[in-house]
Amino acid sequence: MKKETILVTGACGQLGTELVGELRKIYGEGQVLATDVMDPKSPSLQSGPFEKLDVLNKQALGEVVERLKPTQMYHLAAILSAAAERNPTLAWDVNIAGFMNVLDVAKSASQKVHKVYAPSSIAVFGPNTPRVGTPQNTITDPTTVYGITKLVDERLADYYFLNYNLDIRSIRYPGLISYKTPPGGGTTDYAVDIFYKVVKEKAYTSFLGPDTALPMMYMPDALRGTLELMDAEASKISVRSAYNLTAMSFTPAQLAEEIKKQFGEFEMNYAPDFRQQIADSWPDSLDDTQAREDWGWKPSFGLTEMVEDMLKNTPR
Ligand code: VAH
Repeated sequence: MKKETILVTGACGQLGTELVGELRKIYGEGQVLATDVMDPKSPSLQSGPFEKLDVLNKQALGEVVERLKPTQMYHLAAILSAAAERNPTLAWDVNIAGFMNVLDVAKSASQKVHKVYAPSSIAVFGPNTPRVGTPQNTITDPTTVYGITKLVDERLADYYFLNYNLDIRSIRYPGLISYKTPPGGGTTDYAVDIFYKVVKEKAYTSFLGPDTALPMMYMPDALRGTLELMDAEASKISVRSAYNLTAMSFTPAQLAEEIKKQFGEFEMNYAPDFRQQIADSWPDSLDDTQAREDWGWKPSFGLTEMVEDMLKNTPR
C-alpha cells in the first residue's frame, strides 16, 4: 500500500468520526491527523493524532499543511442545513470561506497535495429540480442557505480542478444514518434520532411530516463509497463538482413501519417544524447512474438491512 499522509478537518462530526477510523485502519494510525474546532470525544479519534484547528484560520491551516505535508485532505468541516438556517453568516463563512482556505492552501502547498475530498449534499437541489430520480445535471436553484453554500463549493471545486489541476473529488450525500456519532444540525437527523428514542422510550415525535420522502444512505455505504471514489483512477472521474449518490429513499411513515415490523410497537407522532420547509425543497430520490458508471458505485444497504443493523447497534 502506498504511503499516504492524511489531514481531516471537521473530524468530530457524524461522518468524520467514522471516516477517520476507516482511514487509520487503511493507512495506519499515525498517518491520519484528525482536526476540529471541538475536542475529540470518540475513542476512534483519540486513538491517533488530533489537533484543534479552525478552517477559518488560514494561517494555522497553512502551517499544519506545511508541517504535515499531507498527500490527501478530507475537508469535512461544515454547518449543516438546519443550523445554517439559524445562522446564515456562520454557514457562509465556514462552508465557503473555510472551503476556499482549504483549496488555496492545497493548491499552494510546497509539497503536492495529491487529492482533496470535500463533500456536497442533496441540498444543492431546490423546488425547481425534478423531484423524483433527480439527474446528475439538472436545475439546482437551492432555497436553503446550506444548499446555496454547497452549490458555490461545487462550482469552486470544478474551478480549482480546471484551472489549477487540483484533484478534487466530491459526493452529494443524501441523509446519512449511523449509530456511532449523532449528526448535528441537519434536516435528515430525524432518521437517526428515531432509533435512539425508540429503543429507550418506545416513542418518537418526528419533526418532519409522515409523507416526506428523502434520499438516504447507511453509514457503511457512505464510508465505502467515499473511499472508493478517492481510490478511483483520476481518468475515471468525469464529475469534479460532486457525484449524485444514493442507496434508498423513504418517508418517516415508511421508516416507522419498518421499525415496528422489526422492533415491535412504539408510539409515533408528528410535529413538523421549520425543517419541513427545508425537506420539502429537496428531492425525493436521486439518479446516481454517473457514479455507478464512472467508478462502480453500488450500495449494499436498503431500508430493511439498515433498520436491522441500527436496531442491533443503537446504544440502549
Ligand atoms: C442535512 N444531512 O440534513 C444533511 C445533508 C441531505 C442533507 O447534507 O443538512
